[in-house]
Amino acid sequence: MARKASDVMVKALENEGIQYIFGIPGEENLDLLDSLKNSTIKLIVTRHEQAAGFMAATVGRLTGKAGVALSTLGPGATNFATSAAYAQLAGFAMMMITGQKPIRKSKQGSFQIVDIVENMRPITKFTKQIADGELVTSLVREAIRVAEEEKPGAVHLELPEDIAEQVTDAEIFPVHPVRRPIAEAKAIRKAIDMIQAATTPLLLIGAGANRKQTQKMLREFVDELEIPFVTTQMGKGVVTEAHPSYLGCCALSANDYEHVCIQRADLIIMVGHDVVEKPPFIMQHGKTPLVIHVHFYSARVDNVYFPQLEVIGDIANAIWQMKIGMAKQPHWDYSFIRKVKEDLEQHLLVGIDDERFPMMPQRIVSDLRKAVPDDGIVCLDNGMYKIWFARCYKAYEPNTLLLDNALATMGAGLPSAMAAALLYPKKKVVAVCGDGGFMMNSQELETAVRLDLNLTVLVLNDNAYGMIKWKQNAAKFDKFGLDLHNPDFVKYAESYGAKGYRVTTADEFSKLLQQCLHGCEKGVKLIEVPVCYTWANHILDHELPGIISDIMPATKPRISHSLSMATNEVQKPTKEQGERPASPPLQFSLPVQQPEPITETSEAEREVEKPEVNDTVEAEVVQPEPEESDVKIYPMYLANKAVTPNTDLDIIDKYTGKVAARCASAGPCDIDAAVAAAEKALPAMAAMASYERKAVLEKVVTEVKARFEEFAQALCMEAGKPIRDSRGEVQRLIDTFTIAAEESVRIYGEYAPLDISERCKGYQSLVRRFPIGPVSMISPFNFPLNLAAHKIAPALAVGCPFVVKPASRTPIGALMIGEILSRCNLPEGAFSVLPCSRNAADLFVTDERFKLVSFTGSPAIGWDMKARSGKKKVVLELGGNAACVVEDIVPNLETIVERIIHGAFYQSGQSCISVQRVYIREEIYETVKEALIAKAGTLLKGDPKDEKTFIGPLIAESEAKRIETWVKEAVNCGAKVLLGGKREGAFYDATVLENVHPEAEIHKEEAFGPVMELTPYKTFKAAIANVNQSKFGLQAGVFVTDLNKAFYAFEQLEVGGVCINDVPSMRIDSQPYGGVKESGLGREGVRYAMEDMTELRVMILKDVGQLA
Ligand SMILES: Cc1ncc(C[n+]2csc(CCOP(=O)(O)OP(=O)(O)O)c2C)c(N)n1
Ligand SMILES: [Mg+2]
Repeated sequence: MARKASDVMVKALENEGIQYIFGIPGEENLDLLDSLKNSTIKLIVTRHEQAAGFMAATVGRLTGKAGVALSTLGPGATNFATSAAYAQLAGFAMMMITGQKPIRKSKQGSFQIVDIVENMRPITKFTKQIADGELVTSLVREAIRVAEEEKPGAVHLELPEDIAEQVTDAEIFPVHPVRRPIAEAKAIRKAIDMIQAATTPLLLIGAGANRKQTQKMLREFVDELEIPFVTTQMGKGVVTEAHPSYLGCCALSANDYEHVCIQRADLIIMVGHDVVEKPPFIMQHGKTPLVIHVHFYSARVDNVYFPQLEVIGDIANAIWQMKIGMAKQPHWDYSFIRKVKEDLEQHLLVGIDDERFPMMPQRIVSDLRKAVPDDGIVCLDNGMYKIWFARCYKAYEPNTLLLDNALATMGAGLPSAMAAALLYPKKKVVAVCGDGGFMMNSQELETAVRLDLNLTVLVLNDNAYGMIKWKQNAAKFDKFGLDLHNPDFVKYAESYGAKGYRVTTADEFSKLLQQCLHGCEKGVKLIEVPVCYTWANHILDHELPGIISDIMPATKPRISHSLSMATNEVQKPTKEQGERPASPPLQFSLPVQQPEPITETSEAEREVEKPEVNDTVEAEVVQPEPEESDVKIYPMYLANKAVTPNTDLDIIDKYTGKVAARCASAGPCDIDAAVAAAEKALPAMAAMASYERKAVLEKVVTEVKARFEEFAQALCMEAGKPIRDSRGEVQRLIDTFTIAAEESVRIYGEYAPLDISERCKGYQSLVRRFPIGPVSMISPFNFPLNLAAHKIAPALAVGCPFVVKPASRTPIGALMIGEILSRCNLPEGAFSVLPCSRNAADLFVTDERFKLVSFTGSPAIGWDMKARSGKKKVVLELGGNAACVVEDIVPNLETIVERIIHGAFYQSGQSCISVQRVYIREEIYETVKEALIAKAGTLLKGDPKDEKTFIGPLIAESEAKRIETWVKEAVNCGAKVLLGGKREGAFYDATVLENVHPEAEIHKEEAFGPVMELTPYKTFKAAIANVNQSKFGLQAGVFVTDLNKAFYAFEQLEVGGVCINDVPSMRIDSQPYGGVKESGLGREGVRYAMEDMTELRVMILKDVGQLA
């Protein structure tokens, strides 16, 4: 299809999964700007291109997918230089698109023209002008491919004005996952030999290890082998720093506790290190420690870094191979290192309670660490404080302390925090800047306020370029040229519409942090923190070197005989290798025997290497473990057929946390094929007779009944749903299919006489329902069986072909239904069940061949999907914060309590209609409250497979942590915890709160966890008004005896369903179900979903029945 090149470019970017473009358009971008107008990509206009570049780079850093920035030609493009270098050096995938004057014919001479492509050359991996509209799609694909490939970095495309408007029919290039080569077996073997032979091997984790699978593999490596680890600045948090094997971070290149450990080590396993990071330590010729370099690519040789062995290939896989190939050695000696770690931990406490004001940096770090939740994100600018954060701020999760130890640029702190807050609106995000660095991009406060970001900005004010002052002083230069005058930061923040605060005593700081991070007020907040570095600098310059020289081992360990043997063996050729030409000998000068040459491994040997890995920062990827015999493999269903093109999706037993099954994961091509097949199947589906459709539905009912326990156990495992509830859900699946079977034979139409006026004389009509066409179905994790059934069964009943995407955490239920359907008599292409990653899933929303998308899930995703779904019909079943009103004790207290407790806590509150808010009439409040607490306290928590368990794990630990944070926030705002309030891994206790602030997240948002709040009320009217004071409106429950009040509630409540004398959590599968306001659009419930999946057609009949 011929389209403007700028339109095609936007489509190509959408195809890459790009969600945001940051930048400032110029007149040369107007075509592209216009094309973005109707795109799913959000344009974020900033106040400086540099900030846009930093934001795009941070998207790359946090997601592994390229972030995109846009500018005009010349001045806009040159403003990108610093952020391009930032992304390029640090390894963040980022793409810049810049405009240019027309290249074919221009009337403006050389006005504003700079050769941007050449300008970008030294600071990007790829830079090109798009000289023809036909090339737009291939160049976008190539640029993104290059940006994301290891080592990720910056890329640039220039889109000239006349090319942007050129009409082209360039096709979009599909994105496919690329498997990375894995490390060569002999290199692994030698690495293992060296590590096992060493006396004190240490692990050093660098920036390149910050990839999702690598994090996991490294964690297992240190758990199992107990090898102590240090990190570079950008390797912080890859493995939790709460780990007993964590020693510290090399914030400095020498003279810190970590260097004592390194001096004591005879071997360092450097994982993901690149010399672009400031050296974590300095290697010396002929001396220990020896270094094994483990990375995606070989080591750049440098005076400070020249490893003796290189293990090149996918890091996660290499670490896994090493782990399984080696055992903890009895001769490994860490006694000295453990003592050093104890000393370091003591030293890290120095200054954390210091009362002095302006504040000491150690106390700032410590107070902030206490205030930020484990998954909160702290984004540093560049200044003196960075050293203290790197040394003292313990990162417990990856990507929670973002600092730049590559370009080390000032000015990135605020924009990077803005990008983090944009990507993760639920997380606490803090920017930490010096007064100098903050002012370099402070204009972006306006962008942050405009975007309504939740963000806290700390400006550490020493009225100086403190870091340079430190160096100036240490080098004994005169004090000169580094002092600053600053604006009033509080007023400055307020002038942008942000909140401004100033710390005036050291004690005030943590209170302000609590208020800004955990208070109920959202938005952008700035805290000016006066800081004094004099004493801290003295520690770095004088105290620390003294302490370190006292404990530093006088000599480096010798290379033991066994390590020397293991190292030499690296180069010993095997028989068959000896026959091949040898590579040149490795250049290293240890006082040991000269190494012999390494030769290449044959392809045949390579093939036996097992697990494949594709490790990106965020993507869902393969776990590089061998197939255990008890891990069941599920195929996916593509056009009615079981296929297993891969086993990429791990299904975790939510109780044990172990991989219990695997299934195939579909890519965009599979989804495309499924939709094409569904489209093709439509006529045959529509032509099926009612009894044939009924027979298919009945077959599902019969088979599920026969395999009842198998379904229940699978559900219990994959969802962590207590077995009692799992059985309940299987029964509901049966009910839903039974109702659909019954409804399938009574899709009645209407007859109407139309002779209502002279004009219509002789007319009559028939109105009938016809299948709407292929249906896209996205089902959630909390009811993987019955909510999939609520989409699948109505589609079968009316004859719509469909493609289901089950939740990737709980795909088994839908796959089991798929397995039954694959044996039913359905036209080819009638259905597909395709688990897939979120990126690939976009086609479920955007593909125009779907005529309806039926989504059940979170409001944020649902409404975003609606905005992107184009012309198709959309049904959204979203969340809520359901309320229950207790006006009367009816039929008795025991029943009310039993129902509310069930409604609030069954399946740990992970239901859209779980009871979250309970309003109780004042006079009976204490009685009901007491009884509820007593009953909730009896609920048993534990293994969901245990028949007695009521509270199982939440779907993921991160969810339990979210609830923990929300409850803490509510408590900070005055809430009282009447029961529970504790987390243990993925478990969260049944929790009852009182006096919850109306602005608290746990009140306003959907808790989706085992938490309910109690509130007394005076009048029934007030109670109903309270229920309505919510952005959601799914269902409500009312215990009431007065019929008038019951009807008043039915008429006044802004919800999709009212349950009288019951909790809102009741759903009957034949009844209409859905919400108003933020809770959704349209109704499910078999017959109502069937209505959505059909469209009316009227046949108007004129003068029929008259014979000539
Ligand atoms: C863009 C940029 N310009 C200059 C520098 C050199 N530099 C590094 S730290 C620093 C001082 C930072 O001052 P401030 O932000 O106030 O933090 P402080 O060190 O005072 O805590 C300077 C000028 C740099 N890293 N980046
Ligand atoms: Mg400063």
